[in-house]
Amino acid sequence: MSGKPLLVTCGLPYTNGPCHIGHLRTYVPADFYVRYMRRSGEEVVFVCGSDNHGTPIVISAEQEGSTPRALSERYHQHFYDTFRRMEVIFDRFGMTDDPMNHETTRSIVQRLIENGYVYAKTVSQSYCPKCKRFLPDRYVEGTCPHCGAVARGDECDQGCGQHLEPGEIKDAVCKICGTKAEYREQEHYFFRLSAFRDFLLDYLPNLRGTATARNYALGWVKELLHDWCITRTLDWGVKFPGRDDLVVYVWVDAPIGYISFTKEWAETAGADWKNYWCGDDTRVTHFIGGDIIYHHCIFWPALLKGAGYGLPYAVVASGMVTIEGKKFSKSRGNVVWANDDYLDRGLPADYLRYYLLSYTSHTKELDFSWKVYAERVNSEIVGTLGNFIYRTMYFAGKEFSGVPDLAPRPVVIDEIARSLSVVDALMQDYDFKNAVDAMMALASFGNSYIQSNAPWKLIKEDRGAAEQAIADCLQIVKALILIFQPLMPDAMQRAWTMLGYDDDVADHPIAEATEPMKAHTLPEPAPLFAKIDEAQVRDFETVLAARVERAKENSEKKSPVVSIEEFENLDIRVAKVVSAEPIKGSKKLYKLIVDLGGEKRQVVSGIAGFYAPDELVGKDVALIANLAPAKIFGVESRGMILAAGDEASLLVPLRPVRPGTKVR
Ligand code: B3M
Ligand code: ZN
Repeated sequence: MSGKPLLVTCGLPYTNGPCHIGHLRTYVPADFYVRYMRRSGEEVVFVCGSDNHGTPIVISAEQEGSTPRALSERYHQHFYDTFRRMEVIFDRFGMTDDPMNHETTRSIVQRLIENGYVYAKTVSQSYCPKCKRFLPDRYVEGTCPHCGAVARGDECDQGCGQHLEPGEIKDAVCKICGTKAEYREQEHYFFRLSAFRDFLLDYLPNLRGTATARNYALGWVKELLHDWCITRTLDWGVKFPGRDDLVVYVWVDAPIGYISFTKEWAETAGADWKNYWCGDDTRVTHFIGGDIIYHHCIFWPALLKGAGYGLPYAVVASGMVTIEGKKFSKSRGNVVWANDDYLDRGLPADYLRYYLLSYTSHTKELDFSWKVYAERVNSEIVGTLGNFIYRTMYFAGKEFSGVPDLAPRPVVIDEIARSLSVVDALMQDYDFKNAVDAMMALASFGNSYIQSNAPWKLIKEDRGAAEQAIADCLQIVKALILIFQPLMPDAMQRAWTMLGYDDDVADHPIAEATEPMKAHTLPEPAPLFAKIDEAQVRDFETVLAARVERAKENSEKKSPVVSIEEFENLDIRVAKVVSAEPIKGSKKLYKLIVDLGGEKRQVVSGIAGFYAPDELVGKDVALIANLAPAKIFGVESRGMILAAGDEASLLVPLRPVRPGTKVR
């Protein structure tokens, strides 16, 4: 433990979409870490906020006919509420568009200018002649100059993942109107990132946090660092000092938000923000998603260094999330929304916190599966942890009316102390998964202990020995509550109350786990956790699968709008099937003769896989009668039978109508 207090931050969510499990994979471990460190005696400040600037938010606001500020305020509140429901509690959750951040950003940029790290340069920029505006970042789409994939203006998001500088993208098209972009000269400002190469080569090897962050960043720095254009032609954002027509790039004012939010917190807490951000021994720890390592380990330290601030102490980068084994995708519907899919179903935040932290190591890919979720909740949280706590308390209350006046055996105290130190070493190392496993191992130890001592049997022969065994188990219960509290704050507070205490468990250091309890009575225990049943799992899986299916259908046909006149061009009529026979060489096709009321027609229809011929004969179906004739498998077809869905459900009239009746 060093002198300066810890400042922990989380990557800032953009205010143009709701909270999902991908966000939570970063925020929940950060909250767990903060709570754990506090309960181990560290002074910690935990800040975050919403990221309000950048083109995606401007575009979203335009699309919904609102303003970027109004949109941001709405999603800001949404994130604030959702984090609280997930028991992720920040000391300050600010907004990058608030005055404090405008002020701090401008002063830092001013400092960079004074220190010679910013220069002006004329560059050619994509410009839409129709919208009459420059097209920064996501206003433009085109081809990645490095790998040829479809890319957006500032990032090759579907291909090589590289950051793109303004003007670099090829075949640029305006995202708003689809017009081919032109290139126009414009003066912009650049941050001299290349000047920080030696500094970064020296700084990065000692950066704490996950090895992934450190190693990726070092790899990039060893290759090539190019200067970053830090201005954009946009109204929305922080004005570049001295230029009313330019704002700073969102990746400048977003991380500076970390400083602004610390200032906002310090103002109300009566603390000095400089303690956290200035000097050589600051302890700023950033929790981020693995996709923004470049920004936090290269750009950001260089910016801080250039402006004379302290440097990040640790960067903890989380791995990606997949859903049911498939790529996480909001547009494809393969997503778990924090509210709609989880909290609003009444599922406990504690369970998801446990899943996110125990599924795999922090830097690896985490798959979320409802089946696995239920299995882990049922066997580990309910079966191991909950079961041990409940049976111990139940037996203690029933036979000894509470905590006995007996010191726990040294073997038990030793085992608790050993667990505590294992967990602590892992937590100091940002190895959350193994820390949680070690916590759960103490619960398993408790279960084996109570099982092998079998106090319910022992009590018949030796009441004193049974009482000792229960005193030992109660000590393990106390230790479990204290050590699991940072992970499952809600359940552990309830358990603490059941252990006969009326105060806040969060006010007790974890180290108290080895302190014996004074004798006291216990209230009636209640189970802490409930199982997730199979029917629930099936429901959740069905909702997810249906959403993915719907998204697929929507993306397959982006239907153009048609006018009434265009619709009336279609001659749809009710037709009675007269005969149906297979077509040689095809499993799918039937040759049908249909009656259109006075006219017989031959049509070929791909419904052979779904109906036998005699199921069709006599049925009234809908037919597009004026479709251009075609030859299918050598058979003439004059019209098309209408059917819905993958099983080719035929459209039949609800009430009898004459063959040939027009469908309108
Ligand atoms: N708003 C979100 C992201 O790229 C972005 C983070 C900013 S952190 C300073 O994950
Ligand atoms: Zn345009």
